[in-house]
Amino acid sequence: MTISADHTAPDTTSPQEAPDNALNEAVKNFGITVEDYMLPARHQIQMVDPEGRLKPRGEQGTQPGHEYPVPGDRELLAAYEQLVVGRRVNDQNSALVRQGRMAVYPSSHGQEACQVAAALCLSDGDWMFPTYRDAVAVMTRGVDPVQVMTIFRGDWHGGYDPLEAKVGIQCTPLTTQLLHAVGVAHAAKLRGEDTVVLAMCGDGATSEGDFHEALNFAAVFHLPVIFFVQNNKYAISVPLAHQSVAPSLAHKAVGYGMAGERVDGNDVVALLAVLDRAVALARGGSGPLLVEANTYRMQAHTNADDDTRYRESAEVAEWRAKDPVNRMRTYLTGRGLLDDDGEARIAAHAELVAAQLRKGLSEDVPVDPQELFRHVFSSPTPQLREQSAFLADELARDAASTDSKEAGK
Ligand SMILES: Cc1ncc(C[n+]2csc(CCOP(=O)(O)OP(=O)(O)O)c2C)c(N)n1
Ligand SMILES: [Mg+2]
Repeated sequence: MTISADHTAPDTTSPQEAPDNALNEAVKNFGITVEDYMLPARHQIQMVDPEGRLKPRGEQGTQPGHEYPVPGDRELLAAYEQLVVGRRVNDQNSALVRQGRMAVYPSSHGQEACQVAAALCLSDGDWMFPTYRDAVAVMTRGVDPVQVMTIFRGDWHGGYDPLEAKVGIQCTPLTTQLLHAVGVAHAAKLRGEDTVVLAMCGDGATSEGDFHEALNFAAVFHLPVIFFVQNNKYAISVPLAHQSVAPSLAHKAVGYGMAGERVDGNDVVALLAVLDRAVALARGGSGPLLVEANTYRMQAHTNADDDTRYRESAEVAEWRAKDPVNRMRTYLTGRGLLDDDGEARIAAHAELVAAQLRKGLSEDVPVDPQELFRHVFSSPTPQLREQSAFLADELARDAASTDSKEAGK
């Protein structure tokens, strides 16, 4: 299907034919048939091609009458700036890992368009539930970059306050964040708030049981959730073809009574257009939606992975030609919205953020090993208390033996 904001188009589904549930309402809102509502577009939505040219409306992958408007100039320029900053941050973090200043960094190099659009489509009161790979999205949402990266030093549970930022802590156990997202959306609906929740996951994560439960619950309770799947073609070393034989990941929405949309995940213009509309529809009460972004993980899964063992360099080169940052630069320059001065200002901003990260992540922070047991439960279980006491004992012995060694010197 094509997610449409056209609420005035005729309803071609008679009440007898339409299922007697929330879908009926959604079909009425979209003004298209149940079949059109449910089936993902035959083609992905692409508005700017890899050469940076705006495609003719009829070739953007939408069905007639359901085209997406090009987002405004101000939104496009803001998106480009964040793309450049996001790329710089990805590469800076990878360098900090090599220098031993960060323990691990799952880079979204190549996926920055998805990261930026995921943040820019949301309003202040909305919530985002990211994965370990979505640091750039969290930062673009406005969370301090050093606070975002704290979790990757491995010495603290997370660097920002999720309630204040309205961003869940970046989740490593796959898809647990989708259930949290659905819970927050359910709570917001019960309270009568107009919050929209963006729930992020990868292609591999769509095979998890929690993915099924989250989508089903969101659809049955008609919740304002957008499931944003970044299909970067790999789950560590497992290619998508070994993971799923669904015609697309957007098709997975159909089984839950939810609309799905496919979009070029390296085209930030299309991503903004699709996600902006998805957010507006979810806020307007149309229920959950799934957006699959077709992108590519340009680097290894993390620094602990060697991607040359499971994919060809020719494949990576093919995707380099579809780079989201270069594409947007060419498009904006061609439209006269970006010149050398603009580029220089944006590059300086990116350098500033990179310097902030180098400084912030080089400072040694004292660590209390007992913090491992805090914040797990409001009252610790007997097992946690026992383990905590064991650790305290070990630390005391360690300190005593260090003291006696020092005394014997
Ligand atoms: C519940 C669970 N099972 C397995 C893992 C190990 N694991 C970590 S990342 C990953 C691959 C996930 O791939 P995908 O969802 O495509 O996200 P990507 O890393 O490509 O962004 C796996 C299997 C995990 N973290 N959590
Ligand atoms: Mg993946």
